[in-house]
Amino acid sequence: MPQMDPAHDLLLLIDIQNDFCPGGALAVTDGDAVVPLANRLSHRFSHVALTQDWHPAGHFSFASSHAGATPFSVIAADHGPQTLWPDHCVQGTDGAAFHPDLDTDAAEVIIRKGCRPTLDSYSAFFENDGSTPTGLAGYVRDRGFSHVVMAGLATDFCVAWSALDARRLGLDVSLVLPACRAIDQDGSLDAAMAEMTAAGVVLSQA
Ligand code: VGL
Ligand code: ZN
Repeated sequence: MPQMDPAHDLLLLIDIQNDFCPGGALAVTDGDAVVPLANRLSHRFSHVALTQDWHPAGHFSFASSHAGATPFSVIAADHGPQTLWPDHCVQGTDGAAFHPDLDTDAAEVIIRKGCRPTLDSYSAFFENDGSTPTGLAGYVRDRGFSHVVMAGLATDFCVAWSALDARRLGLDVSLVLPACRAIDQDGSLDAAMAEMTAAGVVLSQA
C-alpha cells in the first residue's frame, strides 16, 4: 500500500458544511472538530479537492418531500433503499456553505453533488444510482492521480461511499480517520468500516 505523498496525491475533503456541524440541520456529533485537521492537511497537500452536498429545495432525499415520512426512515427508490433526511444543504443557503473556519483557498476543484431533484448522491464520484457521474472520476483520471487521501463528513455515508467508489475506479485510497466524523445510525459506522476494510481502503490514524 502506498504511503501518503502530499506532493502528488489528491486530498479530497468531503462535505465540511455547516449543516453537518453542530447547530446544522443534519448535525454530525463533533463534526466541526474535523476543521482544524482538515486545514492542516490542506496546507500540507499540493492538490486539494472539496465536495459540497448541494440539493435543490424539495429534494427527493428530504423526509419533508414525502407525505407522512419522518427523517431517518427508509423508502424504496428505483435504485434501492433511500434514507430520508431532514432538509439539509439546500443550494445557496448558509447550511450548504462550507464551515466558516475551513480554509478553502487551496482547493483546485469543488464538486457539488445531489443537485438532481430526484436523485441523491453520497459519493463524490457517482450519484446514488451508481452510474450518474459527478465528473470527479474524469478529473482524477485527466490529472493522473492514483492515490486519493480522504477526510470529512460523514464517515459512514458520503466519505465511505466516496472511498468505495474510488476503490472501484482502481485508485488507492487512504482515509484520515481523526479528520472524519460519523452519523452512526443503526450500526452504519461499523458496517461502513467493515466494507471499506474489505475493499482495501487504508484507514489511517494520522
Ligand atoms: C450526507 C446524508 C445526506 C453526508 C449527505 O455528507 O454524509 N449524509 N446527505
Ligand atoms: Zn444530502
